Amino acid sequence: MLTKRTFSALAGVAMLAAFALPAQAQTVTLRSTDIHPDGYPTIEAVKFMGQQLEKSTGGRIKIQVFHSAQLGQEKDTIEQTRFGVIDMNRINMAPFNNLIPATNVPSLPFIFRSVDHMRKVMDGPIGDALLKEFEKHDLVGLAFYDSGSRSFYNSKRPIKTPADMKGLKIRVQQSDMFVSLVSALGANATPMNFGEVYSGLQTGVIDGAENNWPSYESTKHFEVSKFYSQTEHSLSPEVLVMSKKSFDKLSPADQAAVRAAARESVAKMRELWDAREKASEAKVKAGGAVVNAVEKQPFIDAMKPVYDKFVTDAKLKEMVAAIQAVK
Ligand code: GTR
Repeated sequence: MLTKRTFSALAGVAMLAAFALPAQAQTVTLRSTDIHPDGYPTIEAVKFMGQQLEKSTGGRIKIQVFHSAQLGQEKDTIEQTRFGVIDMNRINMAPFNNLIPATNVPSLPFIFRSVDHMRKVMDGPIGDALLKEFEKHDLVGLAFYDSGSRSFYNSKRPIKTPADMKGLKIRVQQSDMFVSLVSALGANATPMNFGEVYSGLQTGVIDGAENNWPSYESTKHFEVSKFYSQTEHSLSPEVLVMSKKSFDKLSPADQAAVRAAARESVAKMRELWDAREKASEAKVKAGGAVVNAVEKQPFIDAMKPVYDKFVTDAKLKEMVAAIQAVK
């Protein structure tokens, strides 16, 4: 027979269960933004993360990737992600440079000796510390993705020495550090949204820009800016961040599943990236790009003012030294 006490105890359990159930059985579709077109390695990597997450949560958590800047250009999507209007953002480090000083470090010119060096640093404690930096800005850093190396391209002439940069109008990302990098080479930097670069090149508002092989190819910039000079001046990685507002709505177990799926997508991204870099290089060459190698030392020497301006406090100096010390 049910006494009053067992009845209220049972009612209490039922209430708790009713309260706990929706949280455990939470079904969410996370909206993720990217400026690249469908099929680009970053898009496919986040889709892969979504598949992993669906598997690990029994289909409760999904990711919907909005490609081709459907949700906006990079700088604008940062604010929307911080406010939780967008749940996830695959974006380059550079648009964070002005907001989060430490993000300048992996974007710095010639900070990495090679792709292997970059991967080792970003996979280790320095990468983890950088991911944590996002939490002070309403974001959760989930993973870094490769972005190859960025080189200058323009419609006027091959760049062989810093002197060849003189007077060129070069589009950069919205980062003061990139403005300073281009200025240190004697060119005029114009910060501009990625989506406006093609018409900027076509109309002569700018003479050139800088990017990796896949972006130079996917945007068709090679059609209107054919001199690609392999300065390889920045390996500024891509980063995958989540809105802290969206992250905090998930249970701790689901948060762990999101982090794990993001980590799993890094290897997938590298595989896709390595293949795409080769394919893009071949495609732009076949499409008429005039490519030249560059003697890097004079470019490296010209970058001292950039380091002086952006590696200011002890914490940043330590991070630069720690990166250089990674063998
Ligand atoms: C690409 C990068 C984008 C964006 C773009 C740009 O390489 O993947 O996130 O930073 O360059 O130059 O704006």
